[in-house]
Amino acid sequence: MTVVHVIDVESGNLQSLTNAIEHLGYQVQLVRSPKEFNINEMSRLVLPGVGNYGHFVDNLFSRGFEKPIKEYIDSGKPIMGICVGLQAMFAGSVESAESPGLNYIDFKLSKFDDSEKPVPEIGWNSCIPSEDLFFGLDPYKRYYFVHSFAAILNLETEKKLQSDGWKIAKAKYGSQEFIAAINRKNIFATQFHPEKSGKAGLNVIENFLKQQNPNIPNYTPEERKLLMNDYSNYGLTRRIIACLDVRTNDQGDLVVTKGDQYDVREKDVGKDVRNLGKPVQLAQKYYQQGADEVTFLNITSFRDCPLKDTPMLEVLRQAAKTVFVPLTVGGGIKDIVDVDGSRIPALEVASLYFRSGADKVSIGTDAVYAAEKYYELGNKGDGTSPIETISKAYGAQAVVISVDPKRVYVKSPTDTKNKVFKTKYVGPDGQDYCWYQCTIKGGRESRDLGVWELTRACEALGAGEILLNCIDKDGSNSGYDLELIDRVKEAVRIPVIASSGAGIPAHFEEAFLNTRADACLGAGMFHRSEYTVNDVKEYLLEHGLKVRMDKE
Ligand code: 1PR
Repeated sequence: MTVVHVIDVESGNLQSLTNAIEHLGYQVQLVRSPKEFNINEMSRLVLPGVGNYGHFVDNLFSRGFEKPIKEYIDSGKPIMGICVGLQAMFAGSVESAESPGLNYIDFKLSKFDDSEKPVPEIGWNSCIPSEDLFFGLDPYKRYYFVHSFAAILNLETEKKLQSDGWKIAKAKYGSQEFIAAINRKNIFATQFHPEKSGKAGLNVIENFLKQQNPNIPNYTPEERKLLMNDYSNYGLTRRIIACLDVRTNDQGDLVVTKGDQYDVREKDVGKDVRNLGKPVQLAQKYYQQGADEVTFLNITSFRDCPLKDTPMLEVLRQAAKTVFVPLTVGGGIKDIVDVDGSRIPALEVASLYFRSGADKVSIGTDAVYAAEKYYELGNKGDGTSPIETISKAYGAQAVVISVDPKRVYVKSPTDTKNKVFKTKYVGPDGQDYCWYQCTIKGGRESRDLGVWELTRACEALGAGEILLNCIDKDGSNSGYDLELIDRVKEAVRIPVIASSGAGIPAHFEEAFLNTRADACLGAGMFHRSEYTVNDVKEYLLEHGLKVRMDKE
């Protein structure tokens, strides 16, 4: 079995990458230090990176990897960089001006313009090779991108790179074109995450490992029209996320459950926790149905019983072996005191999940505490909140804020200190105004903090995405709370995932067309097998919205 060497500088995507390579039938050997770097024994090398540019390249240099990587490249053997692994091939990045890169590509990365689109770019974009195809990159397929900085192109830089012998595959996010993949001789690198890009991404890894350049399939004109990027949504497909609320039931089994307004118990005698299936199996099923992401929420973690919750780590490990789209895990991402009394910081809890195969962590209760503190300190953090520590180590894109709001009607905007909105849906006592109150501990406790205030504080503290639930709509099958989504989209620049209330495919279309939701999440309708994820995608496609079609 061919061995693939992977440089390990504790990057967040290491486990996912290892899983993808093993799934393709190769063996992975991690290279943790220059001492383990034996060029004669290596035939394929991968440099995966995620998160902050400076953190990554400084780590690479301080651990002494620069020289062996350069010697390896000089030897002519194939190397593949992924995400920040691609970025490290450049001269530098404005993200970390003091940190030089490996300097194979003579220009610097810059930040996406967030005045026209959400930043980071999170989602499925296309990759258009400018000349002959390399490693089977297919302009009709979609690949998963997650980044704020990029090698942003203009005519001059593009010409210069081409005259230097680089082949480029371009992507366009909003109005900005950037390098999605690049290849010259033995160097190949992708800005997207092939290990998280479903079947299309696995093909790219396999083609690199086999050093083959297959032609793209013979698509019919109709297929080309359907699959082609029309750049209507900044270039991204409409992202569909399947969500699994997981907890231990009264019999002690870890099950996927689903509530109505967060009540997960059956209404009839017995009042058992609803059992809708097994977490790993359901995640695999939704991946096969075409889910663009899978989210696991450990909904009872707040009961401060970390041992009971550790099965979630195994769920992640198992799911990540066969589910090659991004996995998010939430519930209990906070500083904890373990059963033996030892204190475990949130960063370590998150690291454990990343090492088990999670790509993002979602923070609920602690995000509310962090936002409250942010305002107490005069609109700043003190660097200690889980949002700040995890974002610093793993990048903003790895930190999702899960919000559990309830609508509160008021007669006048002065009835609360929180930002109030005029609503189309008048309250029970004729109120025209409402605000969205944050809750913690799975909706059990309400706080004097609005969603507008919460999401802005979390964005400032370093969160990369908002998972916007809605207790009033949860399990209702009546559609998303569109006003809530609009309000949060006005509050932040980071992507917002609409959640709670999806019951039919048309609800997804409604949210995408009537709000600026960046992704839509569904739970109950998938668990009850009323619709598959693919049904939703087919529906959106028929109604002119681009989706990723890459079924397993
Ligand atoms: O506070 O950081 O430990 O995180 C706890 C996490 O668990 C939070 O993300 C919180 O949203 C979640 N949670 C806690 N209790 C419940 C519950 O249901 N009793 N679930 C819960 C939240 C909401 C969505 C659901 C959508 C879509 N569930 O996950 O999937 O509402 O449902 P639908 O499509 O069927 O309407 P912490």
